[in-house]
Amino acid sequence: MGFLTGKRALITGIASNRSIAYGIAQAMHREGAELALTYQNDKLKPRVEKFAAEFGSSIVLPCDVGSDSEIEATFKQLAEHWEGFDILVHAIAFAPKEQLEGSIVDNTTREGAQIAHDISAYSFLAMAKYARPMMTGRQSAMLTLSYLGAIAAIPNYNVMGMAKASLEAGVRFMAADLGPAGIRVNAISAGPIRTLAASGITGFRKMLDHFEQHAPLRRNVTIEEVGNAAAFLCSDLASGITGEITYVDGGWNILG
Ligand code: 0WD
Repeated sequence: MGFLTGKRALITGIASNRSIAYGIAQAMHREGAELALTYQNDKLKPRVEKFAAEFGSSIVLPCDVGSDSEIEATFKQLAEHWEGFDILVHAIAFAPKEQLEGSIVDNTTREGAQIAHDISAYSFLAMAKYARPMMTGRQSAMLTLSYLGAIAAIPNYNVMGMAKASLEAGVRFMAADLGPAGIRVNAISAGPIRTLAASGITGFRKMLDHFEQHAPLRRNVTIEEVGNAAAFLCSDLASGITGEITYVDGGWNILG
């Protein structure tokens, strides 16, 4: 019996089978959780439906987190399938590509910064607002994905680093707010992984090579490794952990 048996998890952010959210869905399914998946737009719908079938799930719902009414509609539809659920996974980030290169001072625009913060940070809180009334079991968990750029000036990550810093602060405030209701809120700060979102970051390939040469484990991490950590953090095995940023990065962040 898996350690997530009896849990219901809503997972966002699957865009391909390389997505971190795909690794998380795989691990949670393996550990016995029942899954519901969301997709951003109609183009992604058939792909996400196929992934859902792989995980024995028929709950596939649209959710563009840039719109409150769409988020509200997603949870309304979810309530038709599930009276309540236990796990929310937020694996979503976006900034216009031209914001993710060169000089942060020269290249960042007000609009670019607003989009990055809205989609990559605020949307976790926006989803939590609608998820909370459905997370009434005493042991629920929310999880988001961050990156080291939240606390260090990584080349080209620029305004996305600011958005991740906001996201990580949100994790702490949300954990303090929702803890009394039995809802834990955590983040995983993952090492670089080649996904669709990552390919938008200038110099990403070079970064992967650099990690492989210097990270304590001398390799890059996989979506399976992030998935396993996510499954643990959202399970009752992690019942004492909330408000934390857990690094799954082969130890890179400890280097001076
Ligand atoms: O190296 C990496 N890949 C790392 C990623 C290292 C550390 C953290 N992360 C984070 C990302 O910042 C993100 O928060 O992990 C999360 C998942 O990212 P991913 O798995 O790397 O990327 P991807 O497979 O592209 O999935 C992210 C998806 C989008 O994919 P595309 O490529 O189409 O932008 O987020 C979704 C979308 O499906 N997304 C949205 N979903 C709903 N509403 C929206 C939106 N407005 N915008 C993007």
